[in-house]
Amino acid sequence: MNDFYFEHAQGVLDLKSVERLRSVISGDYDQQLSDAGLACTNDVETGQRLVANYSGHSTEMGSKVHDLLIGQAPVELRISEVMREFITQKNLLEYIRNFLGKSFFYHFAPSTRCILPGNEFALVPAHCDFSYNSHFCDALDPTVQGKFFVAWIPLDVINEQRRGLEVYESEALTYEAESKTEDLWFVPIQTSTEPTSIYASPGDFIIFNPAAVHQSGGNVSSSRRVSMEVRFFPEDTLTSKHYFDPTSGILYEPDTGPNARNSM
Ligand SMILES: O=C(O)CCC(=O)C(=O)O
Repeated sequence: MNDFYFEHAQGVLDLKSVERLRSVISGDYDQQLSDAGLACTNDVETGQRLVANYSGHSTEMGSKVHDLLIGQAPVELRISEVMREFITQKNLLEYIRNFLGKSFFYHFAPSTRCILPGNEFALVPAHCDFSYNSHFCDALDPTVQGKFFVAWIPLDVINEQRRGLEVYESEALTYEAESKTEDLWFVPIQTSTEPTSIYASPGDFIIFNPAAVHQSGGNVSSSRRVSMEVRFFPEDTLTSKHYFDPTSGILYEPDTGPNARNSM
């Protein structure tokens, strides 16, 4: 689990579902911008664009503005029926079950990113997902970090201009080393190699493990970049946070249900 693992599957997701989720995320983002009194245009050449070099250190702005600047949709959208339908599509469930060889749950809520055109600063620095997921543990031994995977899903074409996920293929961190890192979203992990940019298309499904060092790139294209990320874990991992059973459609509150950490 501490070795780098990465898989890029093409054409797994239904394109109509991708389009629908993208349109809901992007439409909601327009609403959030408008509610905040901000406007943006998709025309990079006019220079009328919202560009934020946001370091995340201001606590005065409040979480709504923080989410707006990192392009994260409100939680209501991220747990909505549209999202649940998207992550329970038949092909995807089959794909993940085959990949794990067993039943699984999603950690909730998924994250979304709606990055405005020309926003070259819209990047998350190098990190690995161990850092903020110590709530998982092994079902047989609570002292062992529970197995889980990260899925990064492009809802737009990802290319040189509209950058998305970038991975450090030969760099992996151990849970013990990385879970001690603080300020992980804004201070990059020290890396010694160059990252590989993952070019991808709507319909693709990208999986990596929490030891994989990764980051995201800015968007210098003239249109938005919409993507999402969700973590999933096999039935023999427990969590103390919210999780969703894609088979029954039940969203479990922390410390409830069959895979609650306190059930041990
Ligand atoms: O989509 C992105 O910008 C990167 C998100 C990411 O790496 C994370 O949430 O762990």
